[in-house]
Amino acid sequence: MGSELNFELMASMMCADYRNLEKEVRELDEAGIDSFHIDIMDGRYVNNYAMSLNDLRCIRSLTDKPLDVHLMVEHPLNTIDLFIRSLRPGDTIYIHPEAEYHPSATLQKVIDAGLIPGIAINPGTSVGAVFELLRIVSRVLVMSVNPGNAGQMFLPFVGEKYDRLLAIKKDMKFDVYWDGACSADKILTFAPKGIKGFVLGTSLLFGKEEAYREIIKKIRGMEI
Ligand code: S6P
Ligand code: MG
Repeated sequence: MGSELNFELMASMMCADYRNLEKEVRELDEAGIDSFHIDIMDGRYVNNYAMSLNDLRCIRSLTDKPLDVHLMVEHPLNTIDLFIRSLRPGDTIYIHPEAEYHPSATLQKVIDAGLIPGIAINPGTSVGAVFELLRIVSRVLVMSVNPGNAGQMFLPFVGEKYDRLLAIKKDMKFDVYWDGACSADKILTFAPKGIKGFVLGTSLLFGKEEAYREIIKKIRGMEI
């Protein structure tokens, strides 16, 4: 008999059914999701618009679970106060360092607001390019697809980056999270290595025949 794995699961709310957003949030909450992942896009940094500030505020009002806000916008410093004001302690804001001239200043605003600071790293961005920021963030969201859309293929070359970050993490304070094309086999491979949480979208959670409760129960019950 193998041992059970321990990891967080976040629901990628851009994949939810917006005809029934309240029902979606309540069902995911009751099914035991750990947090709600909110993808905010500006149509410039990425070629899509996903969720808006109003969606975020709506979801914030419907659950007490943490929100995990992934800003895929150019120069997030320009609008970060809007997000900070809509969140509460325990919520996370991730920025893309490539989208900001002075990412550490933007992250400091998140820290000063009492929120959890994170960076999201694109598939083509190396660990070395963001190394100094690893000293001040609590979370690193590693993108295994290019940002902008759900339902994309996993990019295999990213796998090694997870391993590099997990090795570096031993001397620092951040946790590593997975975003993009997350399937059960990825959780089985990477949770034992130390990935703290996984964003679930169309690959594993949304648009399935099974209820969220059953899917989440099965994922949590997986054994090594
Ligand atoms: C992508 C976004 C992600 C996706 C999520 C979808 O730009 O940051 O959070 O919504 O990865 O999951 P899937 O399983 O459809 O790739
Ligand atoms: Mg995301």
